[in-house]
Amino acid sequence: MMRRLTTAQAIIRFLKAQCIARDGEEHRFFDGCFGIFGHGNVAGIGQALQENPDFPYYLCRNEQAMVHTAAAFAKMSDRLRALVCTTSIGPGATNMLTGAADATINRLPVLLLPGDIFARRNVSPVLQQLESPGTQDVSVNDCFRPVSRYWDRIQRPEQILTALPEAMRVLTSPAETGAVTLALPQDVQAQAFDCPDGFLESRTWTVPRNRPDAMLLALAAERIRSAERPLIIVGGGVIYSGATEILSQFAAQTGIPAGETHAGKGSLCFDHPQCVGAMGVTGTSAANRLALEADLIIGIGTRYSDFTTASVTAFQNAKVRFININTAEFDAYKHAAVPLVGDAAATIEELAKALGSHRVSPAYAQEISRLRVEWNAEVDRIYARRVGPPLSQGEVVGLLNSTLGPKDVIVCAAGSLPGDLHKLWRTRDPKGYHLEYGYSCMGYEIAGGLGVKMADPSREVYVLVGDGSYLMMAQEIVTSLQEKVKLNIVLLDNHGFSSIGGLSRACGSGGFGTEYRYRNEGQPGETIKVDFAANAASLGAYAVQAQTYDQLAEALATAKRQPQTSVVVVETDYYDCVPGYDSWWDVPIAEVSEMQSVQQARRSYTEANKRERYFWPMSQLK
Ligand SMILES: Cc1ncc(C[n+]2csc(CCOP(=O)(O)OP(=O)(O)O)c2C)c(N)n1
Ligand SMILES: [Mg+2]
Repeated sequence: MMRRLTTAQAIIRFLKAQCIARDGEEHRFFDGCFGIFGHGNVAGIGQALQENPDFPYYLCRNEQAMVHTAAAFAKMSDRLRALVCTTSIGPGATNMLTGAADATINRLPVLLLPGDIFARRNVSPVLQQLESPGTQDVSVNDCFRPVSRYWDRIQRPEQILTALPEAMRVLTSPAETGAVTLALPQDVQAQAFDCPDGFLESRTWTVPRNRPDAMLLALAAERIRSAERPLIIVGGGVIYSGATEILSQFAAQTGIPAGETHAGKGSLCFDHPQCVGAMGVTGTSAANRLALEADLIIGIGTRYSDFTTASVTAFQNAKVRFININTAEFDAYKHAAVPLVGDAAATIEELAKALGSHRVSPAYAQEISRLRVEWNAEVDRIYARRVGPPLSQGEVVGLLNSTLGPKDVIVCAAGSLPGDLHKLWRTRDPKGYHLEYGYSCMGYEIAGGLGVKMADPSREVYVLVGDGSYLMMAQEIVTSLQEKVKLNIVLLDNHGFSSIGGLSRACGSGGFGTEYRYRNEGQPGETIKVDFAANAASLGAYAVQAQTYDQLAEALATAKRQPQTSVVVVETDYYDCVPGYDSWWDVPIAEVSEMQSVQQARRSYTEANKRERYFWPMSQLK
């Protein structure tokens, strides 16, 4: 049987019918569509959405932001639910590029439907069209190719019959997922065709729990048994797989300590005896010291970014070897590892069986517990400091940590906060720490918070945002009010880029161009003071400014009681930073310069750089 539908109508009906299942639990994959209409989608996808009120449409304020919202929604849902994003052609479409890159890098499913120029071409160039004298087969949407895991342009209605199933395969694949872009020429969106009924029937995409190769698993177990100083690195894959409980048992059973990446943080409760906290550049002294001498790294669901490996300086044991558990073959093979390509939960379960009663040595166990005690004391020290006003960021984090409930979620992405949170936050729930640190995109915070709260309205969501990030993208406060999705936003105002200012000083450049100051004829100008509370209030949020520790505690409590999104603004010290612990990050310094400070920084850089490694020899794979 056939049904006469426009391309856009068939797309929306198809999306409504897609379901996902894992471990026998099944539900709809898409929860609706965010968008901003223009001439490139209003009469196509817009009309189709209007006809399908059971597929909710959400109007946002900025196209980049809505992709962040969709990515955060998917992350909070362990990639088992997703949102669609529709835009007009031209600037509306390209506004999504940053969001697409963010989602793809973080391996989060989002379906992007940018409008595109006419397939029929006779009216070209249309408003907002990029023309090329060399081809008519190009539009701004080609920019999405490298930032999408699947990209297609629908030039005829029938093409959706093969394109949409491919899009679904990629979106629901733990190994492949990321942004999927289907560029939709505006004439094709409105064009009718005979759509087969069977195509619109409900389809369930099962997320498998693949198991690794048996021989490689046996080899991995053997490596673990013979290791003296093994260390687990927990990435986001553990949380997405729902493997946190089994990991917790595995670590307890074997005594192997576990350090966490940003995406993996929260996999273990902070007080788990094997949890050594954050790993890498923004890591704890406990995790980083263990990594230095580790002879075996067991990476689970991690892609080993430079923040995790401290730019490949974290592992200095000449004999260090790797075992990687990952659904993506690409990640499993990194660092010449024994690749266990499979689902985290299923693979940990098999490893645990293979290891039986194996445990780390008592001496190693003692060292782990001593390092944990030392690190906990350091966090206590930072939390207990009372400086200012302005307050130190460390004490603000401490106050928040003692105020929030165990199931509450913090959301953050860029600036100095992610590093401090990675080190200091005591996470008590696997979904309690939502950091976008794959792309570390300023502007993700509020838009992302919206997605988190939409994915789990039962939790209180706290968005922690710097003044720089807030100024870049705060407009989704309006969307949160429109949708009656309450966010608790805490804005840490230090009048500029404290993080990059510190980095610039470390590079010998003295913080050049990183503070918010008025221009003043070559001299440092006055600090620009922005009334953020007035700004947030003007958008409709409940807003309050706090100066002291006690005022902040009170403001947080009052803000939480408000029914609508609230913004608590607190001034923090630009220079009072949490230090780094036994780690390094490769940011190349100018090789030649007249500036002595730069020359000095370059010398230290060249020295530190020598510790970067390749994990050869390949014979370790035998
Ligand atoms: C979109 C984007 N632009 C630039 C950067 C580089 N960057 C990283 S942190 C930062 C400053 C953030 O300022 P703020 O939000 O005030 O946080 P603070 O550093 O003061 O803690 C910049 C410019 C980025 N991560 N994202
Ligand atoms: Mg700032």
